[in-house]
Amino acid sequence: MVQRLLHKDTASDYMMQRLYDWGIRRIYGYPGDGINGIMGALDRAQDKIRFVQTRHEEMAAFMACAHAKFTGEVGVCLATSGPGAIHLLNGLYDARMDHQPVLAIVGQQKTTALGADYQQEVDLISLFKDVARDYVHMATTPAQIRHLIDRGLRIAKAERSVTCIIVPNDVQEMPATESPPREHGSTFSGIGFAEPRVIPHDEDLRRAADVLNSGKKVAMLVGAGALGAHAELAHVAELLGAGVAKALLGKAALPDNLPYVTGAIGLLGTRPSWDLMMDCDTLFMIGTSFPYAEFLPKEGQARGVQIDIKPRNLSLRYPMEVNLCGDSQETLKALIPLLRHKQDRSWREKIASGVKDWWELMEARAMTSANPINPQRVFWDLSSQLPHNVILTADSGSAANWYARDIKMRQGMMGSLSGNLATMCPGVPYAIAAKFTFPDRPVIAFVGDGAMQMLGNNGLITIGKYWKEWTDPRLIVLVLNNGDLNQVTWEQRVLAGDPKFEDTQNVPRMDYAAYAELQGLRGISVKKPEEVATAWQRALAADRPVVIDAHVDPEVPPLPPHISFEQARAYAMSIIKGDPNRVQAVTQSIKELAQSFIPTRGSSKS
Ligand SMILES: Cc1ncc(C[n+]2csc(CCOP(=O)(O)OP(=O)(O)O)c2C)c(N)n1
Ligand SMILES: [Mg+2]
Repeated sequence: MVQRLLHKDTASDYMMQRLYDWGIRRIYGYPGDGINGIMGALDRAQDKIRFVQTRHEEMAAFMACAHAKFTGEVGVCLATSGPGAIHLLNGLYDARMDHQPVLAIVGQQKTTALGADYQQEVDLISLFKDVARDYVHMATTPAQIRHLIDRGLRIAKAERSVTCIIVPNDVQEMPATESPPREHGSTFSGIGFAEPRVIPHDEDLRRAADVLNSGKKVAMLVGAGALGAHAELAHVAELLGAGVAKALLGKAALPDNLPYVTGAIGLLGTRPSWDLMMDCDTLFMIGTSFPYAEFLPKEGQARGVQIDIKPRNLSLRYPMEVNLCGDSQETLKALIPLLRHKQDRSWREKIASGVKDWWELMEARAMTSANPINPQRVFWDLSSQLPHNVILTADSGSAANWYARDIKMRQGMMGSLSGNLATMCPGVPYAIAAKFTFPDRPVIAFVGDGAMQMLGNNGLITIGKYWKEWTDPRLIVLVLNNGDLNQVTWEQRVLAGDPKFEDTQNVPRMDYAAYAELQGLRGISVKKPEEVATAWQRALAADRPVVIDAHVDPEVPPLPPHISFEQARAYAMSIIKGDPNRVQAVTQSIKELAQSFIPTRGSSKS
């Protein structure tokens, strides 16, 4: 039964009560007079719902997204009308594109002013119509609040999407209407959503099992939709003698120390994942819409089975023979009794041997000298020291490469990044949200200097504000201080064949460790490779959040798992065209490549 109103006076008080009744305990946001009424209600509901104040609305939206990613619950963010609402957008798109349930609540000018080109009057329904296309509505009377909240939360959760409620500030302050009059035109909505158990029909499971049982070389590709199904994934992989590649959002779905787990796939991926996909005769995708189809088998090469909870993701990147709409874990459970243990283990052994070689190569690359520090070394040295229950976040940039390839995720850890939007800046806000959702777990964010200057540094101020209330104070922000927008510099070189353009690529230098100290956090500068391991030790033993300012070499190429002929040619062209750092870039590339010259399989292109 729904609880009584805490304070019966305003529509905003009722909104807080309704959110509370739905189980919402935290809202990430930033104030403004467009949400005065809601802030007043938040103040009065402090014992029920916590307001977490960010430095920028974009950060609040990232935090709501991360809240959803790490807990599975709806993340809620709040912003004022006009500029505040606009600032939310990037974080909301991040949530939308990674299928995370997030509700955005935004203010609006008074209903009396709408249509008058009033100050801060932005057509918010149109603005949010794309990102919150599943549900965006504006309240024009307090009687709507009940169903707007009920539907905003239920649709976000059920559709795994972003929803948005717009509340003009006069409506916020109007007397609450808990229940509309019982007359034509009223609706009486309710609370709650229990996720259904979605399993395909027996006949379809049998068809899937037939394909998987008859394959000799099965490749599994798992993603975010398979998180939490590790026991079933491991069981299926064992039965099928399969190798398992992981889309980045599914990095925690299976530990990296299993011999048949080939790790990441794609441009940031591994050589064994590439081999797995190029040589398999059966592709089994589970909970992933990994976008780069060129890293999957060629059409016709493999028979395919896919599981996804969203039918729209089925047969999206590869034409599947059996498309199973279902929950990954439940569907795998139903499938397991139909699968036969493959007797011939030669495919599995080949994969395991490739994986072993790959890890040796990763270590060799990490230990290759660079100027001053090889970024791979920073990740490699951390990997073996990771606390068992750590939560990792990575920003978009070169950090995502090294997170994908050099970190060995173990059972019980979590990790995330902006998968589909691949936006800069989620690293620090995701980490802060991780601390709010799991204050007893250590959290580590991997962030580039460009992203630190864009948003991360301001996140440190927020960390400074809240860290003392976390039971385990450990939140480490690793800054890859390379003075460069490095990922793009390499994309320019390798994909476009253009030299580094210093005007667009150089990042002004700053002392991130000193800045952390200014916020009352610990700052550790690392300028020599031999200091890296101890820096991690110190940070993991610290009594407060730490920024590790690692001076890393921008000339270490984030090499794709296979160098295609075209990429090598483009890179050569960029150098010929006069890259300002050509000597360092070539030297470092040769050093890295010397570890692993990999001819492209089959043809000169791939
Ligand atoms: C909001 C946003 N702007 C621009 C980009 C394009 N982009 C992707 S990675 C990157 C460079 C990031 O630089 P930095 O944070 O310093 O990381 P690094 O690659 O140098 O380690 C840029 C500009 C993006 N993905 N998102
Ligand atoms: Mg950088």
